[in-house]
Amino acid sequence: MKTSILLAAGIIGLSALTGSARHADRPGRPHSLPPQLAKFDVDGDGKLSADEREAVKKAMEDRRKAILEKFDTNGDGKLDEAERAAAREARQEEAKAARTKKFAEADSDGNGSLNLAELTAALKSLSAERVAAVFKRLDDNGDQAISLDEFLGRTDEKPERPQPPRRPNHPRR
Ligand SMILES: [Ca+2]
Ligand SMILES: [Ca+2]
Ligand SMILES: [Ca+2]
Repeated sequence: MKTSILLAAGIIGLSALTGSARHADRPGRPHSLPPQLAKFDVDGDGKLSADEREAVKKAMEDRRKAILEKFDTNGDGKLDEAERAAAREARQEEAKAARTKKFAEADSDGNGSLNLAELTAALKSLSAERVAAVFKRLDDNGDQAISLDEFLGRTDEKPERPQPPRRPNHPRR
């Protein structure tokens, strides 16, 4: 009872109290903010106050500036097509590196491919059916193992280099 009154008072007085209004330490209501925004919800009320929104704006601005600083190679203060392409490529490389790391973490027996058990362990939050569906989607060649290429989605995206058909020609026990 007390908490809800406090909470209401907190919300009403939020604009005045922002920063000091750390009353609701208990997760009182489900947070509806996406994770990348939730970290800006300093007082934890599940939404963004004007101050918090300001912080989001500033973070985005900083990020934009950082990207500009890094990729504006001719220093004209904006990104032309080539610079944008370089930025995009760097982003893709980053994503690929992160995914490759994930793959290595998931590959617990270290044989360079993921079997269903490894994928299941890596996707703990998903139901068995969902994992099976993901597995099937990733396993392009249907050999019941997910290679790094399959994991990175290289096999169906740009087949610039025709892959030799890899047939598992050793008999399965
Ligand atoms: Ca530029
Ligand atoms: Ca494995
Ligand atoms: Ca496969």
